Amino acid sequence: MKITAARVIVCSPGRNFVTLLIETDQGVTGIGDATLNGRELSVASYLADHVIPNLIGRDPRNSEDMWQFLYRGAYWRRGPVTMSAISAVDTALWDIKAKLAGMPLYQLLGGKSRERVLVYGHANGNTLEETVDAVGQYIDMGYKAIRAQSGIPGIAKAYGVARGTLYYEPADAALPTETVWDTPKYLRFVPKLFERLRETYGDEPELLHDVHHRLTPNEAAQLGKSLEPYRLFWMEDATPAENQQAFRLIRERTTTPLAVGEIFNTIWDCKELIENQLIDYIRTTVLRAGGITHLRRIADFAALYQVRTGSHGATDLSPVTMGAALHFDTWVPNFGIQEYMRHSEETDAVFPHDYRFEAGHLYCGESPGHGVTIDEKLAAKYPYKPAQLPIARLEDGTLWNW
Ligand code: CS2
Ligand code: MG
Repeated sequence: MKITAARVIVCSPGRNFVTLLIETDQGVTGIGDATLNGRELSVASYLADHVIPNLIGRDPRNSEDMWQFLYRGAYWRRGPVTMSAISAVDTALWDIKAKLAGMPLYQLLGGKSRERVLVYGHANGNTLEETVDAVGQYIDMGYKAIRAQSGIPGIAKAYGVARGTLYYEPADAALPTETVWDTPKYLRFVPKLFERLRETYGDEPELLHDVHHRLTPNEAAQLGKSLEPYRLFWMEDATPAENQQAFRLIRERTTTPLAVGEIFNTIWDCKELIENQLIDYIRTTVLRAGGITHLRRIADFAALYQVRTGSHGATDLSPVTMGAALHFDTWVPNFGIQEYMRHSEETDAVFPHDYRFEAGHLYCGESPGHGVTIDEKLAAKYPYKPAQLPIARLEDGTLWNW
């Protein structure tokens, strides 16, 4: 069996997506997501110029050898561009493998460990009151777990506050939007928000919060401690994680569960965090961390230390990633939760899929493969639009972590 052709499809049905489609001599095709928010064309070129010529003529069933070929064989290892490209190839090959077997992808991984996948949605508002109402709307929609982000008095354009109600789209301009950050204002505000959420909705709903890399380890420890009474499911990306040992400072001072990993791209980025039990949830995804092949290694390693999964699932990860992630989540023994930010109707139409939401959970479909396809004709109607993520500066102009 041979790969006969492959192509990169760049489209923008509401936002930009990069998709790899692989064709075989047996008529079976597979697709993988290669979207890297704000840097899409670099992965498109990596695939088209440097990866696709290597795919033609190779046996698509040897996904492990292909992974090693693209990782070791490139000589230049790791990094978001390389690893997103490898992820797209790997996801497409697992899609093909499952279609050849005539089985949904989760069956090839080891079958079902659960019937349904717990997801969390994104509630947000410009003010504390609006955010409290938004959480109520998610509860009404059936969500059991909700992430709450709010505008903060005195901070213009805080992270996580949407223009629409169902999804948050940060990559909003061809050149980065400038936002302002103020840690003391944030630290004073956030405990008040979660106090109100628990007063209003009681103990039942799981509540999550994303710090989005803004704090120092000591500030993160202070926040974690002040949120302990409100029993968060997790506090996410509390501090940047290039220095994995930074999490030891947070860990030793608070019992608020910690989640990290959406920007990681290999097991090496989270090795110390996991083996030292400095985190509770690892958030690497099929898309960013080398596809099913590598994510499975991360999850198995994490299981040794009772660290559970919590895959990133923002709108910049296409429905292809969501489909593959749901098969992974249905199998992975140490599953924690799956992020679920809904896609726009235009996006859903370009990527027909068989997963569905019901009562706070997502269910992967039963069709062979990962269950997501691309309507290329429709995709062609939405050409690429340059869009970058915002940046954050302190009030004195210092560049901060967005
Ligand atoms: C966020 C994302 O979903 C999350 O947890 O951190 O919204 C993130 O900002 C985007 O995926 C960046 O592209
Ligand atoms: Mg996040």
